[in-house]
Amino acid sequence: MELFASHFGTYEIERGPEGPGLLPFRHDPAPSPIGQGFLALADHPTRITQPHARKGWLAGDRGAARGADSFVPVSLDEACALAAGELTRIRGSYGNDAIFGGSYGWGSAGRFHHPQSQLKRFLNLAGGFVAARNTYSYGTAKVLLPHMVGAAFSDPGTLNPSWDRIVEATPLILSFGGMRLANAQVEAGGTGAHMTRHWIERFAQANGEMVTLSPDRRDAPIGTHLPIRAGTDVFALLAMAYVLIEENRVDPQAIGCIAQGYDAVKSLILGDSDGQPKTPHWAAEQTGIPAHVLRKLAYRLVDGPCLINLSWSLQRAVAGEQPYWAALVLAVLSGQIGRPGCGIACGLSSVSSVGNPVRRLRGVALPQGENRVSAFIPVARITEMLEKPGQQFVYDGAELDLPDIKLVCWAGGNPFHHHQDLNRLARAWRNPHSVIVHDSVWTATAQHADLVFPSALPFEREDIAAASRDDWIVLSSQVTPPPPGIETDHTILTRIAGHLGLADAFTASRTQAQWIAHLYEGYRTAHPELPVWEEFRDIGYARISEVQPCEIPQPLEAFVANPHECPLSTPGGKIDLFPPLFQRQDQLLKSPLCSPRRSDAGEPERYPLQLLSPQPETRLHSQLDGAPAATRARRNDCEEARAHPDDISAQGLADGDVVELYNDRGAVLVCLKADPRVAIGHVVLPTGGWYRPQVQSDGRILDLGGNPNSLTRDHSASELSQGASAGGARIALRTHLR
Ligand SMILES: Nc1nc2c(c(=O)[nH]1)N[C@H]1C(S)=C(S)[C@@H](COP(=O)(O)OP(=O)(O)OC[C@H]3O[C@@H](n4cnc5c(=O)[nH]c(N)nc54)[C@H](O)[C@@H]3O)O[C@H]1N2
Ligand SMILES: Nc1nc2c(c(=O)[nH]1)N[C@H]1C(S)=C(S)[C@@H](COP(=O)(O)OP(=O)(O)OC[C@H]3O[C@@H](n4cnc5c(=O)[nH]c(N)nc54)[C@H](O)[C@@H]3O)O[C@H]1N2
Ligand SMILES: [Mo]
Repeated sequence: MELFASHFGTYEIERGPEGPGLLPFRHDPAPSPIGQGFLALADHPTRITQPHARKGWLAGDRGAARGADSFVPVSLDEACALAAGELTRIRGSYGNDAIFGGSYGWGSAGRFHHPQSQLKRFLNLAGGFVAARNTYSYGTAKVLLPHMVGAAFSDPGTLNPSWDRIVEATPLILSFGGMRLANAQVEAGGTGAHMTRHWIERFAQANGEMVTLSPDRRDAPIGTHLPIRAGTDVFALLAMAYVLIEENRVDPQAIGCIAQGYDAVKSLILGDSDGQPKTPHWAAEQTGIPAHVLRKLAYRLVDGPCLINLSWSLQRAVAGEQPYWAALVLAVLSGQIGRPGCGIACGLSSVSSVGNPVRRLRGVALPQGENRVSAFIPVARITEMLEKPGQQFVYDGAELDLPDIKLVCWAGGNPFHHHQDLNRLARAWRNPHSVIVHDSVWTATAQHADLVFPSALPFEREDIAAASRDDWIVLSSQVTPPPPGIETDHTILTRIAGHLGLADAFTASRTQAQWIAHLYEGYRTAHPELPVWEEFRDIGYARISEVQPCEIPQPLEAFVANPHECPLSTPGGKIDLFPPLFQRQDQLLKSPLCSPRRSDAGEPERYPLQLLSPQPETRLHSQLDGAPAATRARRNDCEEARAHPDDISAQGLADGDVVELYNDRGAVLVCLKADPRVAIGHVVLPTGGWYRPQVQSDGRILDLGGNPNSLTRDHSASELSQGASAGGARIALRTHLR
């Protein structure tokens, strides 16, 4: 079978007289419509059709006009020579720690053509680069959790029970941020079968009850929805813990045997140091959830088997550690940790694989070699890095310096989509001498580059796709060849490597087809039950769980059953409810109630609404913006922003109006959609709109592309994680005067 693998799942290639098309994969019970439109990008007007160089840069401008200049087409030979020359100049004059190769973001689903892996392999051969650590997805939780449960649980999903256990043993899920099924369309590396909907249905059929606390009713696929104010989950969670402490219902076994730090947490919750007991009444005022409801939820939690789910969005905020910390504390105090199917889960439905009871596929990635540069930044500190070279910053208990970057290389990922406060990024982005970007389409990042390489689209090359959290491996066939003159990232980097005498080292003397077969052999070594390469090529896919079913180990069960024999890797061997590092972090937990809602620069009086910027239902971030699903979703040629009808009419506005959302950082043009499912006081503008800044006659910048990151604040979650903090931006609405 001929298949195409994408982050939206697998599609069957149909070759008809009208040209090729994509059909849903026959084994996928819930195929995503997004990826089915992928082929529309082949000749889309946004396509980059040949290499380009910025005019001013060719004439010696080192960044002043970057983003506001025109481009001239250059040949691939010329572009590769320019890239190699600039890399050599920067290495010679400033060293490799002046090169930023962090290149964060989503690239191809294929393992070989994964652009960041290609770029990092190339840069490592050329002497190394400044890297970026962690993710925008769950970088805050990833730094927090090891302090509480040990290094084995640094990826938040590793704490989760699997869906089969949840269905079997858990009558209640308390879900903060909910489970947006639209998000489960996506998995990094793709999937053969989207199973989230199936598992939620099985949970409901087994009489499971789901209570969702979130500011958007669309986050609740089943069950009850409680409209909580964004950024206030920590108040609700601590109030529930308060009820358990006040009524002496804290699980003694839990605090005695599996956890330490209870006394400090208890004192904080009772308000010993700040005089404020964290009661349900106190939390009701902040969250908008009535005190008696919070109290009842606390009883439900301690009475029955229960799972607390947290969407990843909760920790993408200033002090985003807090809800994750408080949820784990509550799960321990209520005795839910280590019970089958219970305890805490992170991100059920945030992407497709989470909680899926399958064996993980293990294999070899494209080897990236060794990076001789040790300097790095936490990924979301990119603007500071470009603004303040040499400045010290604190990260996870260490003091580090921001590197002085002269050259930025990016292949895969779109910082002018994903980073916060884009107008500030655009200013800082002028500081390096040169920016080299590879992409297939003229994204805002490509438009803010000096040298642009057009890369072949994922369906224009063969690859194997396999998600690290999934059990399917798919041969992704070439649907159509790339247009003349357009090459893969691998070919482009091989040609640049040629100028540096590194081509053979870069390719390891393998052709692209040989590399793909070689990577497949890596999967076969880990899973000998997989078919031989020739057979795999014929069938087009394989699934390891089909070949050998297995028991999926459940996290923390062994530890809770026997904490002495199976200790955690924390210093005390137990769950640390209040690690010493937190107590030093003023911003973080000493005053755990610095609410993201209140800590935004804009005062509530001027900016009364809170912006939510969830993932887009019809795109993968900024990708496939030109495909039918995203095009259809636009209204009046604008991105659509949803708000409660009362908030819209209070401004004298109406559904369908084209308006500006604005604050001190910027303004974006959107079309309003009145939607009673959005909690009062919030506006929902999904990510992914293409940042299109336009200077208005009064000097302010209006983003015509509707990217919420024109408005979000670029502030670290805390000094602990330095995580991204898209959540909690305050905004106002106004009529757009054309
Ligand atoms: N306000 C706000 N901002 C957010 C978030 C939020 O919730 N709110 N979420 C954050 C999160 S979790 C994430 S993960 C980021 C996502 O941010 P990104 O991952 O940066 O977003 P994408 O639009 O997926 O960017 C991928 C880019 O890579 C290109 N690309 C794809 N395949 C290839 C390839 O093979 N080769 C090359 N050269 N290019 C390729 C695509 O064309 C696209 O331009 O956004 C973050 N930003
Ligand atoms: N279709 C599609 N799916 C995707 C992606 C995509 O681009 N497109 N991106 C993928 C990626 S990279 C990631 S990391 C995941 C992200 O997965 P998540 O982070 O789980 O998803 P989000 O859509 O950012 O947010 C989910 C919901 O959280 C709610 N929420 C926001 N802030 C708060 C809060 O403070 N408290 C509470 N209680 N609720 C809040 C919002 O109402 C929102 O609808 O999604 C993945 N799935
Ligand atoms: Mo993400």
